[in-house]
Amino acid sequence: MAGEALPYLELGGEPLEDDLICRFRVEPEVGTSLERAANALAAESSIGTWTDVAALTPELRERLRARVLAADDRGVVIAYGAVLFEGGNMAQVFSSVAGNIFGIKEVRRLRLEAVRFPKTVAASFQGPARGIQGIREVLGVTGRPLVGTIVKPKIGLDPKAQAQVVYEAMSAGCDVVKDDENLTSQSFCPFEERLRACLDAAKRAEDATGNAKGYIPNVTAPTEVMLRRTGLVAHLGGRFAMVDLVTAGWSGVQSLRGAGMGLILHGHRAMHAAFTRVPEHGIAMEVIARSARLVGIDQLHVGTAVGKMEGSREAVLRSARALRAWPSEDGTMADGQDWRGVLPAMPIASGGLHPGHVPDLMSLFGPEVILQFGGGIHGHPGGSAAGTKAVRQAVEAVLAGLTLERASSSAPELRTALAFWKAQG
Ligand code: RUB
Ligand code: CA
Repeated sequence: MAGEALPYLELGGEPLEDDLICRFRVEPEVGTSLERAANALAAESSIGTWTDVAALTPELRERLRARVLAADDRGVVIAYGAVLFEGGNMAQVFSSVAGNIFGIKEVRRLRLEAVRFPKTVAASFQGPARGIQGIREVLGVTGRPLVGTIVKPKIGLDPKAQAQVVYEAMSAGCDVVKDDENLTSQSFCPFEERLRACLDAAKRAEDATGNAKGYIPNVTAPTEVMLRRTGLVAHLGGRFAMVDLVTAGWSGVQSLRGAGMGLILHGHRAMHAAFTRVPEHGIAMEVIARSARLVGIDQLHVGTAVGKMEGSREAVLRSARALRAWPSEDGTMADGQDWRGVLPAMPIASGGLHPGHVPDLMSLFGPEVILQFGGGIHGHPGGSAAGTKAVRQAVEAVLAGLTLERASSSAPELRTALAFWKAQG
């Protein structure tokens, strides 16, 4: 439609300091120009609808409209004034910039690739209670990646059996041991009983090894139940809690963080791939990672690039950087976002990993990461303790500059692990 009014376009315009900026990849519907699709996106995600509305006066629109600053091969950049957002409400942010627009007919496919949160919006969220430094202080570990495991089988064990796995893995060298994403409080493993048994196992492992240990119970549930569960964790001296942040939702996570219990919040991202996986559509994991850090997640699954789950090296690193970027004194991070006071969070590499992956993982992430193994520890032919030792031996080998093959000559558990998983292809 030549000459049609596209009032949300301001191509070539400059963002204001206080704008929240989104970069989208847009595939317009056949017969729709990129400019028209971008205009529709900006309208629907801010104040407009499909037709003119009398109460939306030119003045009101001018004041509150989102502005399309670019629409070309590199994507569509839309700037939103901070006034469009309620402080401290991540659900509202996503309902705006990642809501209805995924369903409008002007776009065939749409992906939210990156978000820049301005200072005012970033400052309205609490951020991690403990962050990377707090996690390391609690566990007393410096200079190496943290090592964790997920109890396997993922569900089915009773509290006593779960606690036994926790004890074995911790006493053999795991820093943290966690529940899996679909274990909450089923009849065969009620939350409170499991929590008590596993915290007791962690305490025994601490006594046996002289090292601090963290049991990470999955508290995912309706918000008031999560709050009760985390209250119990804190009351019993636990220091971590895991939440399935996508299925529980931003508000659930914010309520956990807002309760001020000071627990380290572990974010499992089950269901993220429903919208992060297809490169042409959905929401990039980087956006989820950034937002998770703002709402208070201390440690978050970001993928591995080498394990069983999808995700390229670049995508994994983008998420890791969004979590770890440390604000300099003036609050600015390497990516230009001003997040004064928001502590850096820890990335977690997890999913289909075994000790043979450790060199790749350490070169990809560096030391600031939690390396987390489920099957790659409990599937070791020697059992969970041997599997844990094999992982720790692999980490030590890399730190010492040795190949795993070389190190395995004096590390029998690692030798067995390498041969076992090599044989499995
Ligand atoms: C891994 C596991 C986690 C995955 C999820 O177990 O239980 O749920 O890490 O994937 P295993 P992601 O080590 O046996 O594969 O971390 O990519 O979100
Ligand atoms: Ca799992």
